[in-house]
Amino acid sequence: MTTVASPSTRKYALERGIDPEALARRTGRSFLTREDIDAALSPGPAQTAAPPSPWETDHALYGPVEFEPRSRFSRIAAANLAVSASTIPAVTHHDAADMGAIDALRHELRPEADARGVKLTVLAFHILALTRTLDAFPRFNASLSADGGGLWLKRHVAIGVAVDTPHGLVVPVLRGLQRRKIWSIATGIADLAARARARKLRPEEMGGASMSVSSLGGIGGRGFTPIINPPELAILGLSRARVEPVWDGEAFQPRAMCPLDLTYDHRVIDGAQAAAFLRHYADLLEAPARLML
Ligand code: CAO
Repeated sequence: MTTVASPSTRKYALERGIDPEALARRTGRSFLTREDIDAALSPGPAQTAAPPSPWETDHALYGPVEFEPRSRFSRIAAANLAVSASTIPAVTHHDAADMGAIDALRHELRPEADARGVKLTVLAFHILALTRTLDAFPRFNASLSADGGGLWLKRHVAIGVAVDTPHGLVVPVLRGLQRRKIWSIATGIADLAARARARKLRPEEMGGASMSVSSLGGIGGRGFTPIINPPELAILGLSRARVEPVWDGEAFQPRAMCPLDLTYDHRVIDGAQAAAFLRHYADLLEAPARLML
């Protein structure tokens, strides 16, 4: 195809880095004007228009649908999660703890638990181990200042416990943990969970935690990547312990292994610190005599 363009149009095109022959081939036009050159230079409407938001999809086009409004509470929680996921460079470290010794201890303590009227779930031991681990690794018990220029180191241990309720996820906080024994922790978890489900929590029972725990151990799963509850620096995810063959150097032994997933803020915590933190935590669960001191 011979391209026809006036000498001035050709010059106009070449000065703007456009090859008239190539443009003619691309557009299928044999006669080019200045307008064709300008059109090639200006981004077309398809390039400039913002792509349609996937949230604006007309779902009714594809089949019957029904709209369910979300509560103010779940919309606020969703916004916090989105801020956490989009602003924190988070990494999740995985480990597992052998729960055999804790299971034996729970069994041994059952008569006392019954006498006290306390349901001694495994989560109480996890909270105790996390308290001791936070004492040993104070950098995890901190929050970044608003401008990122410093760390607020917390001289107390408080742990948020994610509770699944009919009105959404709630994270009330167990406080004063350095002074609390296993019985007080167990009753504290049960009390917070019951009141969270009955919408009876007081505002001061939320916020200000050292870090949070999300336990899906009562339900199942092999692991997950929990999202940090800002301004905390880390969150521990617990999944259901299950018996697995573990090599002891001579033979495989059946061990109840609990998956541990620690998500941490990489701006403050290094991978090596996270690995050491979680191993210390698992070691405490595996040798609970030290835990109960
Ligand atoms: N491995 C094996 N069994 C476990 C376990 C684990 N890691 N964790 C709990 N269990 C057992 C408990 O011991 C209990 O068994 P028994 O009745 O035989 O003693 C049973 O599972 C039920 O546990 P539970 O979950 O009801 O109670 P809990 O104290 O462990 O946890 C609470 C309380 C409030 C954390 C929990 O009920 C809950 O709401 N979990 C959901 C948290 C959540 O949604 N996280 C996701 C956040 S991100 O969306």
